[in-house]
Amino acid sequence: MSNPFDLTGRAALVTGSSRGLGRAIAEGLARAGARVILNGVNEMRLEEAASQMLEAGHDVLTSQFDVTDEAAVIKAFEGFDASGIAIDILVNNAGMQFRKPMVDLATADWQRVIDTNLTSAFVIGREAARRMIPRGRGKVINIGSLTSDLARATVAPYTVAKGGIKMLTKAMAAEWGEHGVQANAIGPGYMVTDMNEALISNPQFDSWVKARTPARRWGKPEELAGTAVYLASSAADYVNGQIIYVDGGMISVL
Ligand code: GCO
Repeated sequence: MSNPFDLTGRAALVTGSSRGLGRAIAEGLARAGARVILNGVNEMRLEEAASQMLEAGHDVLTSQFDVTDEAAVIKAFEGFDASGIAIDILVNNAGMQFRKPMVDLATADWQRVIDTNLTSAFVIGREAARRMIPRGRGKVINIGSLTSDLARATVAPYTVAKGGIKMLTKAMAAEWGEHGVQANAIGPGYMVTDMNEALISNPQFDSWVKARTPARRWGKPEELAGTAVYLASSAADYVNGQIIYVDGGMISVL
């Protein structure tokens, strides 16, 4: 029997993957044998990430587009079609944070966070699924958060978007499961990334995370790789609509 976690011959698009969680997930998928398409808005950062991964011996391409720009997303998928690239695995990872109490929050900032963290996953998921369904297979992995289930003061739009990601994942499972396409989510805990820099360098927040997490530490981005490989592989062919928390146990305890 062949290795059910082997991703050889599969192409994976990971949004927001020049750094942070996306980059770590892209590296994990590449190590499992996938051809990886890195995506980001910043061309220079994207090319730098790609050349580092190429140097490490991985099969890497880049696709520069803004996940909130629907026309650019559609153009990117038409480009994949034209070059004969079939996306077998989509990781909707691109995201942003904006911390402000709701009473001070402008509607435009609310919308920006929802567009980047939630609507983009629908639009890119739709474009991917339109191509996966006729092929009868595909994996969509949406990146959720602890805030897919629990709220935290000052991050309302992010919380709403990530709660939406959990339900979008189930909606995708409901519609695409019969076509051999599975959609699942990963809910990372508090991870050491640029996005969380302000929290990590805040001694009070840092102590709170360590006290609140059974692992007593922040997570490392590479700790998401194994779960991403599993959900992207045929080992998870009968797993659909789930969110798997990779959080050092935080969401399970008071
Ligand atoms: C925050 C963080 C979040 C967390 C995430 C953990 O402000 O709470 O930036 O993005 O890292 O909620 O899953």
